Amino acid sequence: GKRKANDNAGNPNQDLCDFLQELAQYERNVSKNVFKYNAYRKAAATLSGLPERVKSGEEARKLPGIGEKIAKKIEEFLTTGKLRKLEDINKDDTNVAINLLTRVSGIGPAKAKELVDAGIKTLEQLKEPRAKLNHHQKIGLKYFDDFEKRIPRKEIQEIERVMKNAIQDLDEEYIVTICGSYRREKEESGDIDALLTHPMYTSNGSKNNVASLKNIVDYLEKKKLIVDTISLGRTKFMGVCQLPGSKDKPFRRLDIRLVFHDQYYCAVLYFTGSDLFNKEMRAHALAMKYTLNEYALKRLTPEGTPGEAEEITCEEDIFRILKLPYKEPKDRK
Ligand code: DCP
Ligand code: MG
Ligand code: MN
Repeated sequence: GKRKANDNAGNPNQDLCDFLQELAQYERNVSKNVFKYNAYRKAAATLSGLPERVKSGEEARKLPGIGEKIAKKIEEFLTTGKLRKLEDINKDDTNVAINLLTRVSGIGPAKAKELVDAGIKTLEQLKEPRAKLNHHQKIGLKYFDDFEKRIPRKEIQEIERVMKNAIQDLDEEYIVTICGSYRREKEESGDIDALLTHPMYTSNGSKNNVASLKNIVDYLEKKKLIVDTISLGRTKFMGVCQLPGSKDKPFRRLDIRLVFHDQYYCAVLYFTGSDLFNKEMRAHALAMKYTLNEYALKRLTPEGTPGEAEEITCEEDIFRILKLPYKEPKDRK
């Protein structure tokens, strides 16, 4: 898995966000405490949205998602310029190694721990056969440096144009949306998350062969956009791309998901994120007696079982049914 960078230019609390993200990585990769992982990320998200610098732990304590313990850490960082907890974490070379290895795409906390326990602590040692990497992890290692580089918005716009032109060569009716941080209008992204559908490709349709992800991936390879495959299933491609004709540009992680047309806007909402925003949206849905996921929005019966899927033809439908004011992607933090 990759690291999340807080790329909010001119953020007056950048250093605080950075140490909170580092604590979050530690909780995810080493402690495996998802609760703390999310708590640190929520606090960092709050701080990264502030227009001014936080002056004290006490002031931070009043902000959403910042409780007593995180406020104390902010206070310590503001007064001493560092954090004892992080210094101690980084004194332990097992922690440092686990954190490094989880930066390889395809290596999660469990595999990283297994590797470090076997004495494999460097990228050089990962190349040894005894590391027993799977195909995804080998690709992650091969492109380690490139996959760590953030992707400028401009470059994704060009990749989007190449991808849409090529896919619509095959059938003009295909609909392609690049979601993720790009759709939230971030200046840089960690990867490219593309969704694909076709009006004839529906969950109750008989003509579901109108769309084949394999055909599309083959054609994007022919067009020199896709350069490597991590995995290719009926509905999900994970792989590597490079802007055609730009050999100097880094290789980029690209995911393409083929989604039923009637489930497309639930998928667009989900894959636009952010993941913290999705969590809040799902919690709100539950409070409204609905269940929301990447496929559908369903009313819950009094017994608490999901009913029929609501008809959703745009993202606005989802907000409207849940009685929420519409939020533009850029505001979904
Ligand atoms: N997503 C989610 N929960 C997860 C993982 C993903 O809700 N555990 C959704 C929200 C994300 C989207 O999928 O925005 C894409 O996932 P990414 O990991 O690619 O995240 P982003 O595109 O938001 O950020 P980055 O720029 O790092 O790729
Ligand atoms: Mg992404
Ligand atoms: Mn992604």
